[in-house]
Amino acid sequence: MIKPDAVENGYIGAILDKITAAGFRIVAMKYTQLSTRDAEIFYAIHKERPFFGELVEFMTRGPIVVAILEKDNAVDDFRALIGATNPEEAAEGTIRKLYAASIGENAVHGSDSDENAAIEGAFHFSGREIY
Ligand code: 3AN
Repeated sequence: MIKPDAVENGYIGAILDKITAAGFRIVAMKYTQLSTRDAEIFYAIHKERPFFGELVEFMTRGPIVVAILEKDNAVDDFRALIGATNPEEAAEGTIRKLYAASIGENAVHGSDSDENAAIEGAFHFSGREIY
């Protein structure tokens, strides 16, 4: 996902460019906005964390770009491309270092495992939207 902060700041094109330049194939993509219920379901794993309310509010405040990406070693390579959760700790040249402002508003989301990628992909897309 390209999160509301990055969309608001006009970084959709730059972020997609870095993703495709790094060798990821886009197999599904859309521009959409999460409802509160959507965000609560998507981030259910974090519901006991102190920042959960803030996270849901942020993720629903504007449109986002959602995509399913394919590549060998995609989960690890994407996390390397986006950088650490906290942009202040993200390596130079990473998407979060370049385009994110804070740990709460950190420009992009990447799945943390193949299993969660399948769950998150199915959350956003029906089978006939995946190419
Ligand atoms: P990542 O997105 O790098 O996998 P997670 O899964 O630990 O990071 O956190 C999910 C999302 O929750 C983050 N992308 C970030 O937006 C938010 N988040 C994580 N930690 C904090 C925090 N300490 N304060 C505010 N938001 C946070």
